[in-house]
Amino acid sequence: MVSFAADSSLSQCAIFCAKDSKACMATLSDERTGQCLFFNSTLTGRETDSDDGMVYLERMPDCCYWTGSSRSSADQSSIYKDCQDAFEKGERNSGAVYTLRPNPNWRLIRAVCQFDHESGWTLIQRRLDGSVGFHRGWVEYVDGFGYLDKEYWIGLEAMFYLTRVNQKLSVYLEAHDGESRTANYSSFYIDDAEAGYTNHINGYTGDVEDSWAEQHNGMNFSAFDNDKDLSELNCAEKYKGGWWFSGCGPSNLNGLWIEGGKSSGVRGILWKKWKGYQYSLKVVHLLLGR
Ligand SMILES: [Ca+2]
Repeated sequence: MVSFAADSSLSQCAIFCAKDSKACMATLSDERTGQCLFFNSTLTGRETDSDDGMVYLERMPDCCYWTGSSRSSADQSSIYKDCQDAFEKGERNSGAVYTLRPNPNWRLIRAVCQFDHESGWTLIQRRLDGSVGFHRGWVEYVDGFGYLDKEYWIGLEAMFYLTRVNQKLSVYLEAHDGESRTANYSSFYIDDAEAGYTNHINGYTGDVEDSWAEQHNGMNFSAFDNDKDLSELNCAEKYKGGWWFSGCGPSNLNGLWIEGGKSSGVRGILWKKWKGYQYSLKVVHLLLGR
């Protein structure tokens, strides 16, 4: 999910990946966009190798290249449309990373799947420990960033494809004292790039007051370098993260992760109707289901 724009021949992608001490789980060279895509994860038993020091490569049908290291990892043997599809095909390893292709004409993505007794949920954003900075520009919010075993943002383009069919959103929120709340929305989808990745969110239920649908529904996505909010301010800059800001609004789950949670100014991981503007939540999971 860390994408790396290079002039990206496949071998350049593979060499870069092989040098990465954090162990790239896989390397994709997207022939359409010319990007190298690296999926980082802790991985043991990586098969690096041939004489030239390159990772063994395998051609995937019609899209991308895949490193041989992926073969050693059981969770990569299949490609699913989304985590519900994985669930229906028998996958039950909740919390594991799966390879997804939400649209047949688009690239592969990687995501954590969570399974309950009835369904599969695709994790599209996770905050956990401050291991990944979320104060980023437009291109990164579109493409996605972070680490699959830590914090990540799956990307707006992936969300656009996933929300064609996955329109249930579950928002898990956890404070620094371990207390937690859940906000559920029966309808959530985002528009395409041309429409500014506008979010449509309705049908709230949960054990915390809504801080998303009420004021952010119908808003375009904004990053600090692409201000589409309704405020005279640059909300993404002020709030330190990209979000569907209105003017600016009572939530931003992409704000700064702050040890202990005490935030000065409105910079934190914000859900105003639970903890107010001066508090940054510790853990967030955004999950999409059908
Ligand atoms: Ca503005």
